[in-house]
Amino acid sequence: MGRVDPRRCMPEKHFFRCRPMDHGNDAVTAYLGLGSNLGDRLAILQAFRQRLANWPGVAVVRASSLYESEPLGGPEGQGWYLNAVLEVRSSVVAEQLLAVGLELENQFGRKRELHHGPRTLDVDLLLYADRVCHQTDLILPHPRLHQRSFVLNPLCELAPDLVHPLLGKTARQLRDSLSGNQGIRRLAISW
Ligand code: PH2
Ligand code: MG
Ligand code: MG
Repeated sequence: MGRVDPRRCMPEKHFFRCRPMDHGNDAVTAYLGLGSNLGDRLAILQAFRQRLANWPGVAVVRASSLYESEPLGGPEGQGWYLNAVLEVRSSVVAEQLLAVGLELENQFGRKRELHHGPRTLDVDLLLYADRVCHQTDLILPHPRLHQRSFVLNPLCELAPDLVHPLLGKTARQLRDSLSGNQGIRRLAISW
């Protein structure tokens, strides 16, 4: 049996303390969720992947398939999303990795006008090793990852046995406990 983390038993609002980095200068595995429903979605995701791969301190290890998905939330009538998940090795800390994602969102013309409104590129830091953190600007694991078919299906392609560090369930278990597939389909196109 592994050590029991008492924070697992605490309600989410009590997660104020962040775990210090415990990996020295070594790289860690992290997962990024990507979404685009505005503009040339495929070209944007491909170009993002390339730019991220060239970013110092970040190596793109693997990519899931692309999924097309019905928009969850947000205004009526917006386009369907392309979603995917990337596995990366990061030698930058989670805060920096998130900042890289936000910087690239801006480079791809992201405008923040409506909550859950259409976007050229959304980059979410889903998991960063097994770090648990609840700050205003960084929540790990991503607070909605376990509810979203368009995240769990691509994540399961890459890491079905990865254990959610708060919920103690694997990505596959979380995916299988969703009701329905929320209107997503895997695309047979390589990217
Ligand atoms: N992202 C959202 C809100 N709704 N729906 C789908 N299908 N895919 C997304 O990536 C997505 C969403 C907020 O980031
Ligand atoms: Mg998002
Ligand atoms: Mg986001």
